[in-house]
Amino acid sequence: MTKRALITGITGQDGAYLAEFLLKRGYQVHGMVRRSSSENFDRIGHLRDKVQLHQADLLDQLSLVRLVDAVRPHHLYNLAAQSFVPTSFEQPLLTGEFTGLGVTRILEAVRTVDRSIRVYQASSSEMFGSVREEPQTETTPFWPRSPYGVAKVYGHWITVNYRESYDLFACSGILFNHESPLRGKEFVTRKITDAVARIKLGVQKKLKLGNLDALRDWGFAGDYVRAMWMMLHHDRPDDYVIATGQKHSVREFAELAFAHVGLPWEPYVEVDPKFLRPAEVTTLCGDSAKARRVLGWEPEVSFPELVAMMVDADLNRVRKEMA
Ligand code: NAP
Ligand code: G4F
Repeated sequence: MTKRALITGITGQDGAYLAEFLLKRGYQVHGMVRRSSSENFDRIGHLRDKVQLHQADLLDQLSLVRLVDAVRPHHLYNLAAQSFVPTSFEQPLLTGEFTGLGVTRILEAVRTVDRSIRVYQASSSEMFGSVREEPQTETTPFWPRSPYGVAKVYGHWITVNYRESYDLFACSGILFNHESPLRGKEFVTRKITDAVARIKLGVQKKLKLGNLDALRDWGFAGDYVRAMWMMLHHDRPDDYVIATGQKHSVREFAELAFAHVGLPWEPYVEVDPKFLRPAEVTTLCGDSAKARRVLGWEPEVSFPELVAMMVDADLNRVRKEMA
């Protein structure tokens, strides 16, 4: 029997990688997209004839119930969210609606339509915020430092609560930062690799950044969507930290990205206070021992390989744009 998967947030970075991953394994892939006056399918353009797209919105409960009822997925991956931390300080209520309450709406749709649907919730290392211990594990207390982080803590606990209250097969993946050539250009890694490509090719002069000392545990998105799938294939629903266990600073990322095209970083990078946050998460580093032991998950792409992959992809894209 062909397995059906439903992905909310299929137009995002992870949605695109996950759709491709599931198609390769023979799944019938359905994606939820929200209505927009102009289509925003750049990341899944190459998959358009292979995935079935449906309109619904995290803010509209009935649209979610109808969608789940129409698709009747075996697996539902809830990736949709307002995912950019600075925007959550500007739009805290909308972030709470999408990123927090949206999770309850998804779980309610599943509870209403068919409790046997397995659910993956995209939780985040941003929940650890002002970290209580290092490295962070599934039992590290949360101390979120942004409205986004607060909303994700709500999404995490409501997922756990529906698992415990209604016996849903609901997993919360606590994923640390994961990047790729499909990462949005507002996130720091892609902002750097896009600028490096443009500076190398002579169409940009400077790169303005915020906190260069921030430390993150950066992995490759392709490795992380595999972990999502593994969680839903285990015989028991549970929560897992997914991380590489290595942290690097924004400065190191920039240094490596510029070095990849043979340039020094210092002459090109300027600090602009505009990119500092009201409250910062200064360091994150995850311990994914549980996922490695129970699921057999391992990251395959190293930090230098990730930086090189992203710079090369941006060089190719900018070259094409220039031509
Ligand atoms: P992303 O690129 O920002 O994609 C977010 C997706 O959510 C987009 O498809 C977006 O649709 C959709 N969306 C937003 N609001 C919606 C609404 N009201 N109704 C329907 N769809 C809506 O994010 P990502 O990097 O792929 O991350 C996927 C998930 O993992 C997110 O929940 C994120 O918070 C979480 N996460 C990400 C990371 C990471 O490092 N990437 C780490 C931990 C957790 P549009 O295209 O229409 O905007
Ligand atoms: O790339 P970022 O914007 O990612 P952030 O805030 O860590 O959030 C990402 O990872 C979370 C997982 O922990 C996800 F849940 C979330 O959805 C998102 O995908 O910023 C990373 C660090 C921050 O400390 C930030 O202050 O880089 C620092 N930074 C320094 N200069 C900058 C900049 N961030 C951005 N976006 N832009 C800058 O110019």
